[in-house]
Amino acid sequence: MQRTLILLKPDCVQRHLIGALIQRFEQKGLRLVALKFTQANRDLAKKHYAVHKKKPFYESLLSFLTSGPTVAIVWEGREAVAVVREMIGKTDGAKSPPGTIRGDYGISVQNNLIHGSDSAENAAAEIALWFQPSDLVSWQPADMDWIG
Ligand code: IDP
Ligand code: MG
Repeated sequence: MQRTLILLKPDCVQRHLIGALIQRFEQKGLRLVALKFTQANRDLAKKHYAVHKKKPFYESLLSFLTSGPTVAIVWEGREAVAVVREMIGKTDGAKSPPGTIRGDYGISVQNNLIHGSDSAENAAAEIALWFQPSDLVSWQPADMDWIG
């Protein structure tokens, strides 16, 4: 079992797509571990996107992520990091195939609706940025034996 972090970014919240996107992960069989509706401050946004510090789009990205509310979610499941990245699609919505979240709902590069951790190591670090350990709920869904 693996955990991963997703962020439903401010454009997703403003476009009323929270429910539609959560439904995809629920229906895939991922298990909800933690969920938070929050507005990231600059400090959190800088830590979350530290890897992009040198990129020309960094300042714009920080403004975007802090511009409104975000939904942060931890999902758990078999190969959850890779499964979620596949479901999200490519960074650029215009190049992301239909069937992926960014392919179905977006056409922008920056305003691409959703973040997903890209490795188990980064997932652990990102989960610790957005959640307290006590926010993470371990539970046994009744249908777990069917979903796997
Ligand atoms: P990812 O979210 O698909 O992993 P990254 O390359 O890690 O993409 O970039 C982080 C975020 O920065 C993207 O999701 C997008 O919001 C934004 N971004 C990436 N590349 C560009 C760009 O070339 N221009 C503007 N924003 C970008
Ligand atoms: Mg990334």
